Amino acid sequence: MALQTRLTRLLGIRHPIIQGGMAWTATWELAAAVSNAGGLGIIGAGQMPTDLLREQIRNAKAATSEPFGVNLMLMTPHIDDIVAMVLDEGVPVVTTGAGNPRKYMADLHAKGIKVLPIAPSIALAKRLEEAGADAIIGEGMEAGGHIGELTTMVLTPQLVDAVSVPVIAAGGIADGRGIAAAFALGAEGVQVGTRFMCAEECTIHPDVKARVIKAKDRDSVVTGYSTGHPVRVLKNKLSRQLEELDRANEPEQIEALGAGKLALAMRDGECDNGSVMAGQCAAMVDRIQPAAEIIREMLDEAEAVMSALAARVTA
Ligand code: TUI
Repeated sequence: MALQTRLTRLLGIRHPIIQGGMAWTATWELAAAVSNAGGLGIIGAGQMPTDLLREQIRNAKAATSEPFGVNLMLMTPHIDDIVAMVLDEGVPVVTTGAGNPRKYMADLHAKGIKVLPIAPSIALAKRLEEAGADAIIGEGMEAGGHIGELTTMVLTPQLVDAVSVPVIAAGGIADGRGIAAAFALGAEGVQVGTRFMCAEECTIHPDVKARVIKAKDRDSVVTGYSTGHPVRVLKNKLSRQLEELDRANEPEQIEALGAGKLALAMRDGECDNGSVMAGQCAAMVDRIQPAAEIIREMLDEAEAVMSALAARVTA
């Protein structure tokens, strides 16, 4: 069984697995490994300086001849510069988070770039489809980092009903059961972030990978509700301080305390005072593996689950 969908055809990829474009985490090494394994690797632009991102794109181009993408974090102050560079450089796919990419859509499409925005709600997804999105990534609040309010289980089928472009399910998917479940809900692809944090090719600090592997079911928490930009992280000293500030309704102090803390974790390995953004499914990640092995395992399991499910309901 090969899992081919409108999404795999749209993007020209072999498998319907997109790697999350995690800021400070998803560098060209990981993106190229995922793309070479038949998924869609994504470079996470985050707040990266434009020149550094250009270098990342060039490195990815040299390391893979397969399609790959760049995730644009739309809250980034220099996002206009980044988009201008991406247009100049040319990449096959752009995913976007934390906003609506409407004003860039025509320029991106004119360069033949496929645009896959992330939507945490139905109303936004409809607006994104109207704006020309080629597919919609529906991200549930199980995901790590900046999240919406709905779970993947509830968001995905509603998205499938609300838009006619392909829907990619994200948030809480770390194994083949998750892929099978997402497909059952009508998704035509999945986006996987947290499990790829523990890919061998992911360049984050090894102590962060160890934290993800150690995480149990209730080890993540959502902080920053009072800022309007809630963020899921693994619990640590910083998350407890942020929760305290949330209770005191001090959004400015939360922004100030949170600044620079993602890099402190991912680059420097500071797992107590840094922001260890990861999804609930960190609890389901138990080892470091090559990206290609992660993809193979997830696909094999998805196919086995789908067959077993069919047998179970017809028995
Ligand atoms: O963007 C993400 N996840 C992220 S971005 C990020 S970087 C960061 N660094 C420091 C502090 C905070 C963030 C870490 N994780 N996921 C995609 C996503 N997009 N989740 C939610 C949204 C979203 C929210 C509102 C998308 C669109 C949106 O639109 C508002 C509007 O109506 O324009």
